[in-house]
Amino acid sequence: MSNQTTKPRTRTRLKTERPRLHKVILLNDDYTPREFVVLVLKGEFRMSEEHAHQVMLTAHRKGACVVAVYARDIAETKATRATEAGRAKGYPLMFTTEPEE
Ligand code: TYC
Repeated sequence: MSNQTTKPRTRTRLKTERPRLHKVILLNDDYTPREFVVLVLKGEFRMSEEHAHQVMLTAHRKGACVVAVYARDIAETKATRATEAGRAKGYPLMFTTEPEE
C-alpha cells in the first residue's frame, strides 16, 4: 500500500471572472475606397468624420487598426455587419475581432 497523498489539482474559483472584452480590428486592403471605409466606420461604430478618417488612415498605413472594444457578441455582430457592408458593394473590406489581453 502506498502512503502517497494526493492533493487536489484544481481549486474552485470563488470569484466570477468578468467576460473579456473583444477588439474590433479594421484590416487594410488595396481596393476599398477610403471614403467608403470612413462611411462604414461612421455608420456602424458611431464615429465622427475626424475619428473615422484617422482610424482609416492608420489601417491604410499600418495594415490594421483597432476600431473599438465591446463585449464579445457586440464586437462580432458589428464586425460582421461592417464587413457585410463592404461585401454588398463588392469590396474586400474586412473587420475581425480578437479578445483583449
Ligand atoms: N487602402 C485603401 C485604398 O488605398 C483604403 C483603405 C483604408 C482600405 C483602410 C481599407 O481598412 C482600410 N483605397
